[in-house]
Amino acid sequence: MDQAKFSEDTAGKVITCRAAIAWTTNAPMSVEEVEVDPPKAGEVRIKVISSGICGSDNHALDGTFKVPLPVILGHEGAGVVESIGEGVSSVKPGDKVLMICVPQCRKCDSCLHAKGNCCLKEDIFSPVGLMLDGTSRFTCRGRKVYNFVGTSTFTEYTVMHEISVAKIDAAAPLEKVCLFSCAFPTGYGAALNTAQVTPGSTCVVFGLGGVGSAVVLGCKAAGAARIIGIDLNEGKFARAKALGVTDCLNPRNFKKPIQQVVMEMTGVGADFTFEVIGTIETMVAALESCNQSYGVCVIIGVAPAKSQLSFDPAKLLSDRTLKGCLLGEYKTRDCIPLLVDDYMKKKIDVDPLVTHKLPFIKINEGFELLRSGKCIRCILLF
Ligand code: COD
Ligand code: ZN
Ligand code: ZN
Repeated sequence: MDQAKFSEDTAGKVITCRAAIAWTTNAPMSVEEVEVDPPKAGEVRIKVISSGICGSDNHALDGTFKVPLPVILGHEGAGVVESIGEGVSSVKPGDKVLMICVPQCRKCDSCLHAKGNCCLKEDIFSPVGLMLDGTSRFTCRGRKVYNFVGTSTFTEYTVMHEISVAKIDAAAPLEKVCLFSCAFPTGYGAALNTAQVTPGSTCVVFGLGGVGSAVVLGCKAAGAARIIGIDLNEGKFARAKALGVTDCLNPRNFKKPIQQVVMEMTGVGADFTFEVIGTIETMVAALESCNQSYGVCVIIGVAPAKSQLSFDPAKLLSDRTLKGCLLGEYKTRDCIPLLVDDYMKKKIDVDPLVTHKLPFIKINEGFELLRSGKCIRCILLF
């Protein structure tokens, strides 16, 4: 059935479909029937085609990232617009889209600022898990189910605000480009936009998972001469080297702190360091691994709820820069479709990040692959 016809049949009606519900933390999700309401004004209902599984989904499931429950997780999705609510003008039924957890409302202070990308309509930092009108579009067994960071991609259909939906090239392969909704821009943009890695520089990437791998691709694209990759899981090293890492270090193989090892390897510290793990210890190590004068440290990982970063302020007085970034500082709806265009033109490649593909119903196996460190990115296909 073609997409336009499909939309005519379902537009304005509740859709019953399968979704993975996280009823509680630290337990498998259950794939069951949910009712997905039609989109209200400014909203879009999307048929999900693919979704990656990101470290942040796992952090929500293990409780380190606190979100309201029960919830439909997932925030790295690609799909096709099924129907639109009143006033939606940037997408129409049948359009291919990315589902992005950082909206771009184009009206708030951050969106109007030349550099701001942390739209004030985000639901990441103190998540309420509801649409902007304070209600939910998902019901399961008669109970309200919350959404996740305005996306919820672990479901056959989802409803999102138009401001979080990015229209992409109609020829884009939806089973692959979902990585442009999170892992790729988060890492690539951290290197290109936030750190502004320079040709010939030395970079250190703490954490060689999906997002860390995208940082490596960004450092390489910017012309870094040396890229040091740090991970406890040596199973990540071969792939990291194939992506451009020149030296791989496992902190457990050294008696001294890893920042001291980096200092000795580089003599003066790295030009750019990236924390892509999400622990306080590795954030401090990343800061102390960069050159004390011109070094730039970028924090990408989210530390466990309520933790505090503490370090000697002299580490900054010497001129170092400590920065953070969200989704690689891209203005999401404007810029991420352009990355997809570059992918279509073969200027950038996300395919090496995909190590596994599974049918959606095997979602818990996908999470197990991420937790066991066996995969970089596992893509769920619907
Ligand atoms: N030292 C070295 N390596 C470590 C350590 C450690 N102490 N602990 C874990 N690691 C390694 C793991 O072996 C793994 O290879 C890697 O760190 C983490 O990778 P993944 O694949 O588990 O996770 P990613 O790459 O999908 O996500 C990592 C983030 C830190 C980006 C993510 O968890 C996160 O905090 N995201 C929030 C930041 C953000 O911008 N979010 C936007 C939407 S996600
Ligand atoms: Zn993510
Ligand atoms: Zn905004």
